[in-house]
Amino acid sequence: MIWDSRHECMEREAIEQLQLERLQSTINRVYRNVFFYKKKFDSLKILPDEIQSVKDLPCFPLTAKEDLRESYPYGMFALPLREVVRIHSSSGVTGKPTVTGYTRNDLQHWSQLTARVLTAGGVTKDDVVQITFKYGLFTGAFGLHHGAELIGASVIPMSTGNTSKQVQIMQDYRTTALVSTPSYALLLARYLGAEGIDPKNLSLKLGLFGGEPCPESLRKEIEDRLFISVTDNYGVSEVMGPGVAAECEFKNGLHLYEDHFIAEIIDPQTLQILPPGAEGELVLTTLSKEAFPLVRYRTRDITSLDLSPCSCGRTLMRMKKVLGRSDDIIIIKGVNVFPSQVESILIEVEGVEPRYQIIVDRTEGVDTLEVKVEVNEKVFSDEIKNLQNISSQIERKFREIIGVSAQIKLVAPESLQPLEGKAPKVIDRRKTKS
Ligand code: DLL
Repeated sequence: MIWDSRHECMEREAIEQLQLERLQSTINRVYRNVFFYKKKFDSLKILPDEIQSVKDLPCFPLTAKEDLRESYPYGMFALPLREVVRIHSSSGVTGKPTVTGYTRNDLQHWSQLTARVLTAGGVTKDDVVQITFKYGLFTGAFGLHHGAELIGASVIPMSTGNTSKQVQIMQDYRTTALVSTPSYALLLARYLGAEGIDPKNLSLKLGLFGGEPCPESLRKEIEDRLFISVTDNYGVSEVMGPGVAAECEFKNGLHLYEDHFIAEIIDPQTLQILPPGAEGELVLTTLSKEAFPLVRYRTRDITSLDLSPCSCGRTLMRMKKVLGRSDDIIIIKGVNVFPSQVESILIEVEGVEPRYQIIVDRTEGVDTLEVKVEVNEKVFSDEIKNLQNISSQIERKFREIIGVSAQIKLVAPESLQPLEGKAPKVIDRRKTKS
């Protein structure tokens, strides 16, 4: 099913024409109303009128998360606060949070976009949708909540935590669609197993996961354990929240909502634009945002773009599942380590959750790697001997698969789960030492 076929199935020429019109208007608005952009464009001697084609976009400067932090809290808003009806912020785990604002129109667009995400994942007005993202400053819950209501589904705003209550509600209210992070879905699946609840007796049929990477191995494990169909959706709070890109039933890349965002891929080192198909960092420009427009925002997410047609009928380009983050690649003793590699190791170990934190340090000139890994309730209350077994199993896999030695520290269930937002996956203490 397609929520908005008028926009999701446009001819390429029509998409590009719409993008150009919206881009010209965005560039003009930010130049007039956002001091940061006026200063930047002036220093590079570029005028908003120079945008004659979408291909001219790379002449404009990139925007980085640090730029938003320096404008904390409202410095990058393009409209006065009286026009802003909602404020969210990013989790801010690696510094000052970034603040985003929405006008009434922005909220309407946002609901339309998350309705596209949910419809692509199979949600209809007959579904009962349980939302397990934190309701608060994080964009995940409110964003998808309004899209689900727009579709006409029955929404259960559960928020995070309290797994036994989540399961009870899921059973009693006959939840059919679970909106969550993939790691929380796995935790739920394992909880059901530990409690002897057969997932086949639940009404659950769909999982709509986002907010963090969902590698194929994790999708498969959750689909097999919960007997549901899982789709991945992507978003970034600074550019909107959820509702930037989402998988359709073919699960072969995430359709990017190009009528609201222009996507580019750059080499994170040289900042050169890369062609379709090449892996690099995703850069997004908002096309419809009124309160908080962004030009060429560096997401730090590594992916590639695919313009080939999809069997679902949508003409929107697809981005590959996020492979990692350009700022999360850890080079330890010369070896490149991606957090996604760590995830795939942990998924294979019974008793641990794919929730971890990597701490890199340097002692007497030698790099050290410590990985904190959450174990499940059952293992946590097990004998020390079993815990030792698990950590040496993980240590061995690290040496064999990644090629570096790591010290594994098993920690209590849910102890790495922050109260709000997401915990940083990598803490590099070497940066503060050099
Ligand atoms: O996570 C927005 C969101 C909420 C999207 C719920 C989907 C569902 P932030 O907190 O700003 O916003 O985090 C954005 O999370 O740059 C990616 O690194 C990561 N991320 C989000 N979705 C995915 C995904 C929300 N499907 C950052 N796959 C992004 C991989 C994802 N990474």
